[in-house]
Amino acid sequence: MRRSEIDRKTAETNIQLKLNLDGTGTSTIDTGVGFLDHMLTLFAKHGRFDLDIKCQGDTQVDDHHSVEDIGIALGDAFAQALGDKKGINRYGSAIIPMDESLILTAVDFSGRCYLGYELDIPTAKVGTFDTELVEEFWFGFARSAACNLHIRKIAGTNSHHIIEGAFKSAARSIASILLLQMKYHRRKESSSDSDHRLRRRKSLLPEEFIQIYRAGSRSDS
Ligand SMILES: [Mn+2]
Repeated sequence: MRRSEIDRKTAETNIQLKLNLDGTGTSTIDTGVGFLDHMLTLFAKHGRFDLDIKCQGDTQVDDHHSVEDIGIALGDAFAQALGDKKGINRYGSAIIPMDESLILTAVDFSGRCYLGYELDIPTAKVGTFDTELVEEFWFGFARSAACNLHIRKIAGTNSHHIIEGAFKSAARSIASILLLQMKYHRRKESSSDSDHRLRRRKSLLPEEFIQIYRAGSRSDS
């Protein structure tokens, strides 16, 4: 099953996280950092991942440890849920507009870590949130997920929009790996394969992708 559970405890944070890659986008996020709750709720929704996160962190210091450690835990969760990564497309990308902002994310689940981060957020704060922590979050994620992750601002002047565009485009780029994976399997499967065979062989595929497969098979024939 493409699910994982992370229980991560350090001197600074105590995190419980559940991830289902083949979810519907529902989430329960309680990180102790309001702006991060907002971002991760959108991340789950736009990636159609089911995601539950509970974090008790030392936010009396600042949000740094909580944000960084949740990034690490989320990356761990993706690495575990993807398992041996057999059949995945590896590459995904998405360019997401949000009003004046336009954000590009490209990802390669390569087994190596790299973060190319060029967001250029104009303000140091969004509400009480330190915007420099966005980089910490994604660096923690890239390191523990063992992926190459590039996040770039193409346009944007509003810090909230820029960061939100980054989380949405990261979600969509990761989710697009799953969609491309479906096309990969379509090429490998003959059109005479029954849904049953497809479901049995690729039992981890969500129902909606099987629907896409069915629709694609009909139009191809
Ligand atoms: Mn918002």
